[in-house]
Amino acid sequence: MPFVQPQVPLTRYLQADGQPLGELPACAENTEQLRVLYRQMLLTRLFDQKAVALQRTGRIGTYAPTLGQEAIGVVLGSLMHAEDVLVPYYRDTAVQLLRGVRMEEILLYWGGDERGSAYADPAVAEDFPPCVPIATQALHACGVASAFRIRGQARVAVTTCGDGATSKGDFLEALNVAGAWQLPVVFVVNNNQWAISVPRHLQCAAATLAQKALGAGIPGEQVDGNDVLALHECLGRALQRARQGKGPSLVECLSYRLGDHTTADDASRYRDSAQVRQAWEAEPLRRLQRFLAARGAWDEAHEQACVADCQARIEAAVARFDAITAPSPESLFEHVYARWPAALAEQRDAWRERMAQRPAGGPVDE
Ligand SMILES: Cc1ncc(C[n+]2csc(CCOP(=O)(O)OP(=O)(O)O)c2C)c(N)n1
Ligand SMILES: [Mg+2]
Repeated sequence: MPFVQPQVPLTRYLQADGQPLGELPACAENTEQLRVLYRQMLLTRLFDQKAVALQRTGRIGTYAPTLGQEAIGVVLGSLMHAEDVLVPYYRDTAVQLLRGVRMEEILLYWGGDERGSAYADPAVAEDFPPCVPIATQALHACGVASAFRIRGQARVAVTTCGDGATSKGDFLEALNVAGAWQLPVVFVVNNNQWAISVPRHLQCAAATLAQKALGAGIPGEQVDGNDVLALHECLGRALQRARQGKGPSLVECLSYRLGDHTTADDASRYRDSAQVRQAWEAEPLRRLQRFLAARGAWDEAHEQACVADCQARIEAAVARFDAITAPSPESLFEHVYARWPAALAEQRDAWRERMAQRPAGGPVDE
């Protein structure tokens, strides 16, 4: 018998030019909410540009741009409840900003300063820092979801990852335990078509990444990740299922990584510029902007005012970031062990002695 790939649904409501494909869902009527989402997407894009510029001038270490994927994080963040827990990966500026992580905290994190993960806003105090080891966060989210279940709380653990991450054992193990234990967890796969330089079709023979959920006995679906209305429907449904104790889901959001993988990458070395130009045609901001404009709910004046407001907020955050002084070198030893192993205590004491002997104002390591 020939092998037939399993079918999963794909949701899309808007064409690339913002025109409806057919009947629209109820969320399309809420123009004010859509304007709020658009403003947040614009804020994310402008912050992203600033973060890249700060890396280029040596003020942060590296950065993974969200460019082209703003809709996924913004819609996800708008649908999550404050008490839910986000277990993100490193390309989640959009959702982090919407959850309440401060811009200066995001910059601290990417500058290698751990204080960037100690979120000041109590609403996000339990959210995890972005995970860099690929896919390991999917299992952490299952642990969080399991705690919610044991405590009898109607909270949801939401974890995000890229297309490449779905090839990892950790991801598949997480799907398995989520299904076996019917955990209140939502897996949001940000399929941006690339895992650094490896294109989607070389990563996996499955026709969709969403169908990986089926083997774990949980629902999986695809959604156009550049279509705010479709994301609102699919992610809203998955969150509600989990919150109502109906179990986990996987939503594969189809997008395109318009930028480099990180500031340490040069994507022009391995991908075709014609493909990138085509992807720009489908990008999420312009799609929603055109949809709103066709309803008389957005125009050039709105755009200009919104850009000015976002830039002012970003500049203020960068000024706060610049004003933060470097942590004491000794903080390197903090927060690692509750009870200190002797070897580490020795190293700390040796460090203190060296610091004490150093001439005032002299170099840390001469
Ligand atoms: C365990 C592990 N292996 C390898 C890497 C190196 N690495 C960093 S990003 C990346 C590609 C991930 O691609 P994808 O999951 O599609 O996410 P994207 O960056 O495209 O958003 C790899 C292999 C890593 N960070 N962790
Ligand atoms: Mg990817």
